[in-house]
This record gives sequence, C-alpha cells and structure tokens, in this order.
Amino acid sequence: MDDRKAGGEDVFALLRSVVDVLESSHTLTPSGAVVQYHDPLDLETLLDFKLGDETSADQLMDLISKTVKLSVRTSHPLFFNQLYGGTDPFGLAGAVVSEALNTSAYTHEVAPVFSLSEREVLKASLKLVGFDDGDGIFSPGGSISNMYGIVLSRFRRFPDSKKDGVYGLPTLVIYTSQDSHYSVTKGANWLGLGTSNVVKIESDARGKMIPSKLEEAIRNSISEGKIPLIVNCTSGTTVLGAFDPLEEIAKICEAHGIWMHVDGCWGGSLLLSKIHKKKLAGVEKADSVSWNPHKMLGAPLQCSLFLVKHKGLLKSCNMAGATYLFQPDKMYDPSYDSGDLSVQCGRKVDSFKLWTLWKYRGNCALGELVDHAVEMANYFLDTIRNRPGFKLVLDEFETTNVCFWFIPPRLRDCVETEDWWRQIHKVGPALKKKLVESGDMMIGYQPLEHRNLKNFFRMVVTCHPPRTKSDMDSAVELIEKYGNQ
Ligand code: ABU
Repeated sequence: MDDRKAGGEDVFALLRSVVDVLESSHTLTPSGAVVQYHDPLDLETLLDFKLGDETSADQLMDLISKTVKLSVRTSHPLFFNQLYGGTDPFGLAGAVVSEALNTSAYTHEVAPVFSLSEREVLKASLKLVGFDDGDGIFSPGGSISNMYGIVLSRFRRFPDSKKDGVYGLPTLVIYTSQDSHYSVTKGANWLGLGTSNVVKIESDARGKMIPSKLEEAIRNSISEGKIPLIVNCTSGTTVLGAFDPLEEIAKICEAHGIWMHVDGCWGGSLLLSKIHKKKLAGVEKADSVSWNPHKMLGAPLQCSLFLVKHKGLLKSCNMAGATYLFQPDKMYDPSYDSGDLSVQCGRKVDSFKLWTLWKYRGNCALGELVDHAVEMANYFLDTIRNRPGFKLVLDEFETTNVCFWFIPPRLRDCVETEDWWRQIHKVGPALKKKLVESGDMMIGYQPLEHRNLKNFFRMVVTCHPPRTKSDMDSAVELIEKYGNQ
C-alpha cells in the first residue's frame, strides 16, 4: 500500500513542508501585499482545482504553496476588512493539536482532556459575564449562538414546544434593534417563528436600541394578542459598534417576563478590559449571551460561545439521549459528556484553542490587548477627524469600528445634494477596488439603508496583529493615495 492509501510516515515530512511554507511566507507576520487579488475566472486558471486523478505529494505541496500565496493575509496589519483578522499564535497551537487529534467534543470518552479544558473555558467565560452557575456550549458561529438564545427562550416559556413544535403556540415575537445582526431574522425563519415576527426597534443616532421604543413595541404586540418572547440586545453592533443599554432593557424584560439575550459576539471581548467592560454594564442580568473570541481576540475561526444563566436548561432543551453515545452506565460520571447540551452531534473541539491562548496570556494580557486595539481605533479616529477628505459617520464609536466617508478632491467643499451623495456612494466600491487590486490594504464598506446612509468605510481594529500608530497612519495615507487619484 502506498502512502496515498495508508497515510504513511511521510505525512510528517509533508506537514513540516507545510509549516515551512507558512513560515517562509510570513503567514503570521506578513508584510508586502495583503492579497494578490485575481478575479475568480483568472484564479481558476492559476491552480489545478479539478478532482479526479491522483496527484503526487510534491504536486500537492505546490498547490498548498500557491494557496498560501494567493490567499488573503488576515494577519497583515493593513487587513481591516472584517470583524476578525489575524490569529493568536497560541490559539493556533491549540487548533493544530485539536485538528491533528481529530476528535469530537460530544463525549468525555473520545475527548478526555478537551472535555475538561472546555469546562474550564466555559467556567471562566460564565464568570466574565457574571453568571454564577450557568451552562454554556461552543457553537459553529455567532449566528447559531444567537439561535440558541431563541430556542431556549421558547423552550423555557413553552416546554411542550420541544415535542409539539410551534403548532398551537400563540404568535411569538422577537425584538431586536435596527442595527442588530441579521442572524436574528435568519433564526426566526429557521426556528419556525417567522421573519415577520421579528420587530426591529429603532436605535438612536449612535446605533443603540431606544428602550422607550422597545417598551412601545412590546405593548403593541400584547394588544395584538401576541407573546413577547425574547429581546435580542447587541453589545457591539456589526457596522457602528454600538452597545445597547443593557440595564434599562433588563428592567423592561423583567417587567414583562421576556427572555433577554445579549449578542456580544463582537463587543463581548471588552469584558476582558478593566477600562471598557463598563460598556456591557448589566450583562449579568441577561438570560443568555453570545460571544465570539474568533473576532476581536484572534482565536482561530470558528470559536463562538453561547452562555446561559439557567443551569440545566440547555440540556433539557436539546437532549435527545442517543444511547449509543450517552450511555447512563458509563465508567465515568456522564455529566462530563456535553453532547446533549448541543444541537450538533459531531462537534469540533473549538474550546481548546481558546483555552491555549487564554492559559498562555491570562486575563490581564488579554485585557491589555483589547485596550490596545481600542486605543489604535481611537488614534485612527483622531487622525481623520479634521483631515481634509474624511467625513465621519459619527463623532465617537464604542468598539473599534470607525465609520467614515472619503471625499475625493473633486467633491470637496460642495453642497451635499442628492446627486453629491449619489457620487459619494460610488467612492467606496471604486476606492476599495484600487486598494485590493494593488494589494495594499483591505477595508470594508457598506451602506446603512435604515439610516439612509450611502456607502461608507468601516475601519475595524482587532487584537492581532497588535497595530501600531504607524500602521494606522499607513491606512490613512493609502486611502488618500488611491482616493485622490
Ligand atoms: N458576523 C458578523 C461579521 C461580519 C463582519 O465581519 O462584518
């Protein structure tokens, strides 16, 4: 049998070559281009993607090298495109180990060390949020974590919905701000609540949910004979980075007996910061929280937690009791098996990469990394605040998002007519194209329709790589260089 069939010992030679390629291309500390961009049709011609015939190990290595060369360097200091970016190297170490051991997190028997590290990560995360004795589970991303909140709120209020489904239930309503993440709407569809039963609550000029509007919407639902089920609050909205006022919303939820979920996928990492955790004041009053360490902290994707205050609820809601996995007469305490807390069966060991990076750095250094990211975002904000050609969407931002328009010279000092805004709308995609095609920098842009805002840029600073003032200056200069052309 050759190596191809048996997985022979040469696999470690291959893996060492892979590490060499990653090292020699400075994957974790890249400089030069952020990306060598190619149109999908061009890219198809640069790599032999076709499956069918076998290939040699050398050919495979060549394809892997090309993949690294042609991929986006998310660890580049000028990658600001997304709410994630870069990799914490100690998280990567954990990810490599758990990938190589290739097991599933559902039972202690196949993941003995991982089940204990998962318990510890969940314990530390629950403490961070302020849940004294809750439960938690890792999920394949923030959207699913938010859906866990919806499912649990329904199960707690209508336990029979687990067996009976939504048939016979009154109309259940989800409340979420206009600026919240789209996963809430997706969840309403997937979970049978219906997207028209998601009520979008107006947010203020900074993007924060307005509590009086929430109260009004709840009263409207009640008068229509509907049941207010869950309020989804956001701590760190996707575009503006806003934090909903959790204390005030908690009072409303308590008064009406509504489940309070906090989508802290983006801003939850601020809980690690002694300076910035106050932005989530009141989070401990929530029933559940989502948090994505793969965003600001640079834990390798995907690393998303769902945390719930009510111990035992995750299990009673999700358990299906498959006896081939969760035998009650195991040789160890079966409460070490986490599989029945999850909607998944097979589940990657996502906790371990968070455990390795958290273990290595400790709470204090993680908090300092977050503080530094916020400081760099504020430095960028102050740099562009009064600079010709830059126009801020808001005066201040609460996370590390900084949203702005770039005004090319020909459109400066003009009256901001509808036609002017139509032209500004085209600046984002055109300037982004130049930045990506040059490979110099990646930054996202978007419109915000509910605020009638035309395309604007969203700078996002994450913990990895820790940015310098010079990186942020380079970003400004590149925007000017290509924007002034
Ligand atoms: N889940 C929201 C992340 C998308 C973004 O990077 O903007």
